[in-house]
Amino acid sequence: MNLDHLIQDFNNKGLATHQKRFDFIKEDIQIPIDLIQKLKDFQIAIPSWALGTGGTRFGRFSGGGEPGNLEEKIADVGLIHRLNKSSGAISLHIPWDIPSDANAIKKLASDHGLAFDAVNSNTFQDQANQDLSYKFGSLQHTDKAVRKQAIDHNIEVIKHGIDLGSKSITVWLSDGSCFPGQLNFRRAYERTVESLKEIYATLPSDWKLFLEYKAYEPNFYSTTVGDWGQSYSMVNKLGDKAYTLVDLGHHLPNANIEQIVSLLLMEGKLGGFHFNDSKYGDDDLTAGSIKPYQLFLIFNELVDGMDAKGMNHAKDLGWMIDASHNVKDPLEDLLQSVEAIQIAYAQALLVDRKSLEAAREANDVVRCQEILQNVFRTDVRSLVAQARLELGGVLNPVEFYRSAEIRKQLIQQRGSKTVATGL
Ligand code: RM4
Ligand code: MN
Ligand code: MN
Repeated sequence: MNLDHLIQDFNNKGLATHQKRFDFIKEDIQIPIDLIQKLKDFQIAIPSWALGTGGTRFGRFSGGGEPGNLEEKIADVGLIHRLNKSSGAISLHIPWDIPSDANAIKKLASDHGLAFDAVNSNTFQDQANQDLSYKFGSLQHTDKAVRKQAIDHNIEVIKHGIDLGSKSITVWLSDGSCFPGQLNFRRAYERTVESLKEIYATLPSDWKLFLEYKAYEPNFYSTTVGDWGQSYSMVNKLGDKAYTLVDLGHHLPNANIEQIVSLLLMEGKLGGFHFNDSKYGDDDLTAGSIKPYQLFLIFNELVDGMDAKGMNHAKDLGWMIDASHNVKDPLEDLLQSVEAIQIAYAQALLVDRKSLEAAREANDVVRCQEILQNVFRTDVRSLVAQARLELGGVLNPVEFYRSAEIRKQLIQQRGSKTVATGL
């Protein structure tokens, strides 16, 4: 049987149960009429570097059947999208995934219903054919020649993105220092801004530049773009097309990410997200697997802040996953991440904002908490499944993936020893 028939069969078997759950929630709570449509419109990009089993600093344990080239990565994302109908884009990391024939890759992606989201540059590793080393940084480097090499690389990445129809570049810098005294903070900052300006100058008019921040790692004393304040001040110096990108795993423990999101959005400088979850650091765990309430609170601010500005939820920010783990099947992991994000979004759409605002104005702290937690404790999975069903996807993607034994087929096709490029 082909995939479409298998999906049809699977959905038919689950339909009665789904309908019961969907009817129940519709009776139980007031569902905004446009909620299902909003869920249908909401697409979350899959990173090309998350399709293989990620490594830790100690080892890498491939699960087999990993994509061995960009074509196979696109096929994997196409499969995810075929199942959930909500992952209609791929985000490429250069030079891990340089398209040799951009037109052919573009065609392949569009055959799978995929667009290209932000392209990512990499100046946090040295490549084999590279002249100068990034050991002491890239855009911040003391040596102008190293800075130039890193700038040129970013410009090259933008060119690849243009060829593929991408509209943004994400810059994440590992630049910083490992020991006190190693770096002149002001010079490092100024050099980084200067370098970013050169990259920004080559950006097409309809493009955006996203600047990620990260508190630490691989540098352990200082990171030159270490927090949202540093990123924010830099993107402000660049111009209207430059924004801060929030990677959920890049904060110091206990940071109030939802507040950061709210304020960046208010200032018009929030560009988008790298979704993942973490317990300790940049753990790149499945979105919503550790702190689902935080994910919901972030979406609560997003819906509130985007609506206040009349923004389009689906289009006006970059929604990307940046997760990869070493003990899960990457495709199952990504399906779980997308579902967790959709659940948080659906819940945020259910918040009664008028009542919340009234309770806030009255300083009714208990009521405020009740409003948010009642929504958070509502099982909205049938709403997400309904949106998927209406788009022609699978009622339960992870269950289906297992029952159709997709990994087994990938191993048969690609072998058990393939290792995808990435970290
Ligand atoms: C970094 C950062 C970047 C990602 C690399 C692989 O920690 O999150 O977004 O491109 O990892
Ligand atoms: Mn990231
Ligand atoms: Mn990261």
